Formats: sequence, structure tokens, C-alpha cells
Amino acid sequence: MKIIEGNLSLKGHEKVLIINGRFNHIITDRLVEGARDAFIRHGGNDDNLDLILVPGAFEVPFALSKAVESSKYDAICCVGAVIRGSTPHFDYISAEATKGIATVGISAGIPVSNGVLTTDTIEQAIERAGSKAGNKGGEAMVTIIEMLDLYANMKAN
Ligand code: INI
Repeated sequence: MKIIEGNLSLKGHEKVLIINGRFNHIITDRLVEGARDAFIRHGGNDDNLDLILVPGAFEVPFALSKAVESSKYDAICCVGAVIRGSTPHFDYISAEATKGIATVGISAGIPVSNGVLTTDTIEQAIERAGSKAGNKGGEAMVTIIEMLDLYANMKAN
């Protein structure tokens, strides 16, 4: 049986974009840091990393769609933080962000990952932004690194 999978290493030429819905920026800045750190630690060149900031998670799918259209990127990592405690329309914003990222991602032709936190409390968001539950921005970046290599291997096999 031939197993085709991706490794967690970049070659250095990959052009990657982070899109950050900056609402709750105390959290989302940490997610961007985690994503950038993961990119560099896995062999990415910081000069090949772009960051687009949008007002909130709701706007992430629009920026994602335009970035895909531009054909400038090999992969795109989305981050943001929707926190129920302070968001009366939590369900609406989190659903639109998640659905929008999935919808654009499925036909993007490049790896897209979803690192948008959807939590009940700010404490849960802090836990996922670089403390006891890791950094979901870093995890979202690692995911597209693996998917980039998988995609290359699928084309080569
Ligand atoms: N955007 C977020 O990313 N997280 C939130 O918790 C949030 N809250 O609390 O409202 C939030 N709102 C802004 C939203 O994403 C849009 O920017 C806004 O609705 C304008 O379209």
C-alpha cells in the first residue's frame, strides 16, 4: 500500500498569508505570533510571510476570498477570536466565519486553515492563545505546512 502524507517542513520559498480578524486583539495578536513562530521554526522564510488585518472574524472570509483570487499565496492561515461572553451575536459571527472559511477553502486550490477561536469565555481564549492549551494560531499554521507538503506529494505520486 502506498501511503501519501505530508511532512512538517517548508523549503523556504513558500509564500504564506495570515489573515487576522483583530477584534479581541489581545488574544489574536498572540495567535499571529504563534503562527509566525511555527512558520519560521518549520523552515519558512519570514520575508515570504504576509499578514492581513481585518476588523473581526466576520470579515475573514472576504479577505480570504480576495487573497485566493490574487493567486499570490501558496497557503493561507486564518486566525481570530470570537468570545461568547462578550458577544451577543456570537452564534452568528462564529458560524459565518467558520462557514465562510470552509466554503472558500474547499475550492481555493491551496491549503487554507481555520485558527479562529470560538470560546465561551476570555479565559478559554487565553488558554488557547499561548498558555495551557497551546496556541491555536501555531496549530493552524502547522496544519497548512503539512497540507502543503501533502499536496506536493499527491501531485508527485
Ligand atoms: N468579532 C470577533 O472577531 N470576535 C468577537 O468576539 C466579536 N464580538 O464580540 O462582537 C466580533 N465582532 C465584530 C465582527 O466580527 C464584525 O467585525 C462586525 O460585526 C462588523 O461586520
